[in-house]
Amino acid sequence: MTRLSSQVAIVGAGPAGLMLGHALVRAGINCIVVERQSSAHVLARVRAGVLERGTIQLMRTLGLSERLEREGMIHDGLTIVHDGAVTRIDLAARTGSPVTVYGQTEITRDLIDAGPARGLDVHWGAAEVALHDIESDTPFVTCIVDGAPLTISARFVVGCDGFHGVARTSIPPAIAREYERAYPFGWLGILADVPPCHHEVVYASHARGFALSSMRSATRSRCYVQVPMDTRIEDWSDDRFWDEFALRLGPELAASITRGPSFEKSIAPLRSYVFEPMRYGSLFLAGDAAHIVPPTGAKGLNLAMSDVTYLAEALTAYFQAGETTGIDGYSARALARVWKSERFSWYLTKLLHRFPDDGDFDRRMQAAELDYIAASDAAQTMIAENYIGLPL
Ligand code: FAS
Ligand code: PHB
Repeated sequence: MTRLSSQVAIVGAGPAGLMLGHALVRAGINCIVVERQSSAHVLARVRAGVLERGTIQLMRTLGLSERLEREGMIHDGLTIVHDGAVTRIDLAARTGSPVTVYGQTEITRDLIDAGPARGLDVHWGAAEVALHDIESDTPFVTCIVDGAPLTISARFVVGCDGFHGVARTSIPPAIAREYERAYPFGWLGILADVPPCHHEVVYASHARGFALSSMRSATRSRCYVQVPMDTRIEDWSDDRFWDEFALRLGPELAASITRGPSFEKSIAPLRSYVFEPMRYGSLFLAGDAAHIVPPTGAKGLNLAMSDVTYLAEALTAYFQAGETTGIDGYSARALARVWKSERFSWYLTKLLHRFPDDGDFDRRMQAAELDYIAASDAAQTMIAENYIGLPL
């Protein structure tokens, strides 16, 4: 049995766990991260791609933004297509701020690569992770690494272990409050080394369902179509995907689609989920461990980063000045922003997707809302200020 001790033990080395680790190490707080998978497995995940200004600022503050600043794509706007009608929302003109397109995979790579030189201690391939005594001031984490038992004692434990992790389930049900909305469809997404059909992100609402045109670079496209939950990947050839994508984007944008073979194809379910509280005794939750948003608002990764910003600030004040206001207020502060992002993500999902149980009246409501947005400064500004990221 190896016994280690640190001020903070972090479960999960996804973007939330790694970013929190970097923020704490930077503040002189020692922490140990345990991750169930290998770094190669974590890096192979294809997830988010749009970064809010707050996420960019966090990377800059931690001195981790060099490649992001060099390779990230600045988007001053986004486009909504509704049955062929095209509306561009000028984010920069309406808020003074763009968003940045830079893949979650690249963020995770930058965080992993910078770890060793900065003394961020990550234990990959940690099996049977379990949390103990989280009600006490002396919690500890146990796991098996390379076949050997490991115990990490710490003052605090942070669950950054995603939706399917162990941290959230360690909080007694009597304490927990859960809020959930599961959507009756998913997103079939592909990655293909072809130039995107448009230089900015395009959200399409069509009678056949939603579609999204995004990218990872000027030569790599990330595209999605809404599909029923019982969809089988093998039923979707690349040709079928591009045909459907072109139909939903409408003739104007379809004319500039470059088709090509996909090298990644996956289906992601859509869910809105919030777990309260985000602190229980000496355990904190951050990121997908506490909340899930449908990706329509591009908020998932960015919400994890705002949790990390709040928690790093609170833990630094605690360890450097014995200040408890931050850690005591963390759950309420993080949840206040979480619920606003949940609302925006739910709002865009309701607006842009085809709901199987929707009748003609519901469809007309969507169409009227989209027509209103196309003509309303106020509506476009509301979308813009939420999309770039609400103030922290
Ligand atoms: P993660 O899930 O990223 O990381 C949690 C880590 O904990 C993982 O590495 C996991 O292996 C580890 N872990 C789990 N259980 C453990 C245990 N018991 N012990 C140790 N480690 C454990 N957001 C967007 O904005 N746009 C998108 O297009 C988009 N697409 C998505 C597609 C999918 C399939 C998913 C699941 C999410 C998507 N998201 C998207 C949201 C995504 O970006 C998340 O918000 C983001 O990954 C959250 O980061 P973390 O909280 O670090 O959780
Ligand atoms: C992506 O680039 O993967 C992406 C962009 C915008 C979204 C969701 C995903 O809303």
